[in-house]
Amino acid sequence: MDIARPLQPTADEERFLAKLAQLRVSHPDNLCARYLTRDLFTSFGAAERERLHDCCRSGAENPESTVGCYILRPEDLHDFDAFFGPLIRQHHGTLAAEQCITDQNADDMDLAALGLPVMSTRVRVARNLKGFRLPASMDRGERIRLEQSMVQALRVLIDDPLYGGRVYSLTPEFGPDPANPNLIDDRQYQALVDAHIMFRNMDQDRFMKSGGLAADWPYGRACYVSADRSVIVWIGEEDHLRIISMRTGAELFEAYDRLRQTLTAIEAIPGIDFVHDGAYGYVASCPSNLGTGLRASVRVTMPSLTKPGVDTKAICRRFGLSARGVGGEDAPIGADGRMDLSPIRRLFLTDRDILATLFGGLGRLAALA
Ligand code: ADP
Ligand code: DAR
Repeated sequence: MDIARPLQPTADEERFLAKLAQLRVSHPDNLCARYLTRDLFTSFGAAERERLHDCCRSGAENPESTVGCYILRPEDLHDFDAFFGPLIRQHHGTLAAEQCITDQNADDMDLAALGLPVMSTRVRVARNLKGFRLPASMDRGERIRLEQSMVQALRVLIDDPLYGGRVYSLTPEFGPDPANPNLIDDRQYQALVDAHIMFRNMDQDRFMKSGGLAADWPYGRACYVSADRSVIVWIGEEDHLRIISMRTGAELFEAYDRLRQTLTAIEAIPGIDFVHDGAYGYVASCPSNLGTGLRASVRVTMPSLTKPGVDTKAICRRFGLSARGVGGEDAPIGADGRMDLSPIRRLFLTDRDILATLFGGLGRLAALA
């Protein structure tokens, strides 16, 4: 940490600070603007300011951001604790026991008994691998090496009769290496996106583009899908890996149990070692995904909650749930009542806490339906 007297901000830093000050008034939910004050920013030396500016560029360029910042290096969490600490605790709400335990079960949470029209269940974790820089700091060559390394590692699943399946890749070519055997064309890619299997075009996501996460698109981006399409591994999206278990219907326990089996299989692969922080659990690009990195979501149809004049998101928030459309994180909630519901808080909670929040919140919503 630079102990010299605070340097006068550069012209570019002054513009950045002025933008954040304006957002604190116009967009109070933008946590990056709320917590990165001028005094805090100028308390750092030139090198730290450059790093912190890179972490917060997305929040300054996208006023409607809710988090507004990304973690570019694992050490950012503690080098900028005065910024990330309060922001993380605000986003995840009051602290429960500061534990991040993944080995829980949920066999006593029968969503079907709630009588809600649950169409599908998806549970996923975010993971980043040691030996690679975090996604927003990678270059094209590193992104390609990550994909090639994971394609090799995931042969363990492909060769396992319980999984099978294949990798679908968007990387046009691997440079001097032989052609990409998993490359798919635009039609195949769009079909996988429409099936809610593959991630959307990151270059069209303004938050990820500002934050550096979409750089080199589509190089180093791929997706493993099991033969029965119940297990999916995104490679090179917002985190190095998103390990996903998805099923039709309300089988939350089965989906979670399959995820845990898959996580255990991947963690046993030689060379796989996830970035983990003693205070914040598994390190993710976004502070919203720290901890166990588990997002458990159900897709329901509740027209009574989405009709005009009903503040769907506020009602769901009251029960600890965030509501989003069925087309992904920023998709609007349709008037047809279809939406994706998942717990807001994921940090300092066990997986079981997260699953129980989903189960309890849905029970409260069922009473309103
Ligand atoms: P993440 O959970 O990694 O943040 P998104 O929320 O962007 O990912 O969702 C990624 C894709 O998964 C989207 O196409 C979304 O519609 C789909 N999805 C999310 N939850 C469910 C669910 N419960 N059932 C089916 N598809 C889902
Ligand atoms: N849209 C960004 C990120 C919010 C959390 N979702 C993630 N990480 N996909 C925002 O700050 O609103």
